[in-house]
Amino acid sequence: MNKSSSGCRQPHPHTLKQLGWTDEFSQAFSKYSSPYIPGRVACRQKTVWEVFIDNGSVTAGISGALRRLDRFPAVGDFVVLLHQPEAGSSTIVDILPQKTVFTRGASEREGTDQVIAANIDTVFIVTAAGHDLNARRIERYLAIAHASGARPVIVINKSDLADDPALLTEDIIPVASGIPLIPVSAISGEGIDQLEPYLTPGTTIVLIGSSGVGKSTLINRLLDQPMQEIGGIRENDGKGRHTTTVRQLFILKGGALMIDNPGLREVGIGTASAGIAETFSDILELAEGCRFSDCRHEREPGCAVQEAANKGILPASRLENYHRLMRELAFEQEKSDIGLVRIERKRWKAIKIQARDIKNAKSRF
Ligand SMILES: Nc1nc2c(ncn2[C@@H]2O[C@H](COP(=O)(O)OP(=O)(O)OP(=O)(O)O)[C@@H](O)[C@H]2O)c(=O)[nH]1
Ligand SMILES: [Mg+2]
Ligand SMILES: [Zn+2]
Repeated sequence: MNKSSSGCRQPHPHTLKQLGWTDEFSQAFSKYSSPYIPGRVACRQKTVWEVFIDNGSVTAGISGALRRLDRFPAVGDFVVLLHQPEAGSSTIVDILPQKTVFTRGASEREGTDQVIAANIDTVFIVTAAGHDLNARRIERYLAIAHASGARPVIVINKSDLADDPALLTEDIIPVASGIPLIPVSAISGEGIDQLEPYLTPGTTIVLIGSSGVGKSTLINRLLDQPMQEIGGIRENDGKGRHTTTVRQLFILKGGALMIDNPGLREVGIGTASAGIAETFSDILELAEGCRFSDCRHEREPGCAVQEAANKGILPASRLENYHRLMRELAFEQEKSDIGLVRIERKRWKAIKIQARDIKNAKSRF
């Protein structure tokens, strides 16, 4: 399937413009001329990049300068290639400024945000009926998606496994707070047409979600011909086995671009404080009624958030997850900043400003 000796090469007849190239990228590229050409990273395998160019693709390495600067192009990046077909080589020498960057909070070991994909318009947060359908996990994904600048959509796959598909969305509606929520079955095809509005030509969508939820199955359904390997399911826990191992950009039959990912083992919150404000806008709105402006909604007197939780207006599990993600965020920032108290204040301030912006934006509609 996709694991041929040539890596992830996909011949294609598309122009770069059909692959998401815009005037902004043209502008950024205008300082280069022949033998430099632009391209879009379709896949990365350790030290080799597969790059789409006009009507084809090339395999490329990166320049020593990029390597020294630790600037490794991500899937979806538009790059500048030193293209020397007669020498049989191509080298990526620059990365054009990104429209959006989708990062996951890094594990403690790595310490920095890790880019999953670049220049993304829409993030499909894929989950599935059964074990994976978990509101808390979706909140976490939402925070990261919001922080990336791309538009999130929640896709609930395997609707064919649900006794009552209508019930699938019930637990998720409160956490989605207005984000589109689309139940589908990648196997039967049910509901797939609901995804169409997000699959316009030249749009880039990234799929994220746990291993085994059916991301690759969904891509195969949207491709001209299946290209991705599909995993089996372990009998005992219904979970997949990390079938997809490389991140890769595909051209769908309707002309949209879609990036398949290996299932994410850990989704740290990283430094996605902006995303937290959007994900928990209900809590931040309630917080305006707290007595103290820096209330953390734990045991402070006059806390409007605790009060709402006690009255059952705010689900206790949602508040718990908010606290969990805030603690994680504090930990991440602690590592990259100085004194804890200052961080606490700064973080709170950033989130409050963000919440106010969201509120103002909402009230304009
Ligand atoms: N019943 C049902 N099974 C599905 C559906 N979509 C996918 N599956 C099954 O779920 C299993 C995992 O599918 P994959 O597409 O490999 O999952 P993935 O999310 O790509 O997993 P990773 O590559 O490991 O991250 C396979 O056995 C699929 O046949 C669906 O809509 N309904
Ligand atoms: Mg997969
Ligand atoms: Zn409070």
